[in-house]
Amino acid sequence: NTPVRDRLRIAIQKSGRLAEPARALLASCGLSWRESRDRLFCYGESLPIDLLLVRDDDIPGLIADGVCDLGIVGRNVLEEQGSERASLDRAPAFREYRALGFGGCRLDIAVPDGWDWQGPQQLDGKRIATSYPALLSRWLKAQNVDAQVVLLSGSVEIAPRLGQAEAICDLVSSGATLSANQLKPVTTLLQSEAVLAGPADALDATRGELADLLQRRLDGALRIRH
Ligand code: PRT
Ligand code: ZN
Repeated sequence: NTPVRDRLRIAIQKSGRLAEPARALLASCGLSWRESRDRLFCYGESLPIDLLLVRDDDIPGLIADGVCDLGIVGRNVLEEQGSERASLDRAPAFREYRALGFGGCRLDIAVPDGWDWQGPQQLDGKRIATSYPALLSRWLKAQNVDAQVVLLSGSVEIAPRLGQAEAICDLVSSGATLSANQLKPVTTLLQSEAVLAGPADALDATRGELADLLQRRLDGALRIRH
């Protein structure tokens, strides 16, 4: 049961790759905020639209729980948590509203430089290190490949050198991290970028109107950029 609120609350990353571009995009939509001292909550001044500054991984759950109405998060995070929910037979609670044109990257399988890549079947019986176990498991199942998923929360790219896994499944943008670790990308599971996310179900009237207003302004702001 969500308490009734007549202000819209948007979750964005507190610090990290998407933090500044997300704020800049919202500011270009005419939003401005009075910053609180703890810098976790920013009270909207020009419109009743507040910000909550959080870890990106918390954003889908905050939307699912109705703590926030919208979020700006990588599609990779949204899809991972969405497919985790699906694998647990939980109903969809959040969805992508629109792509935002920044934070672009891919979720790739990468293997040691020396491998002569023949296709997904080559991963049969191998260990694959990742921070995206739900997306990787779903892909392996679809490919009918029997591999072991090794869950790591960070530094996935050094797992093959440490002998923890033979291959990895990780985000790639320039590819420099892979080549520095003698790895090469061989296939893409997901094309990602920052997205506006919201609840699977409609918002109530007041917040729905604010969300529509924001979306119209985003349309305008993104059209000018491209
Ligand atoms: O603290 P918090 O949990 O909020 O942040 P975080 O550390 O989990 O996330 P952060 O700030 O690193 O990334 C936020 C989002 O940015 C990700 O969820 C992606 O949607 C997006 N993004 C875009 C990326 C990259 N590009 C990217 N390159 N996220 C991570 N990387 C990593 C990549 O995994 C590799 O290890 O950056 C490294 C360098 O990449 P290369 O290919 O350029 O060398
Ligand atoms: Zn994170």
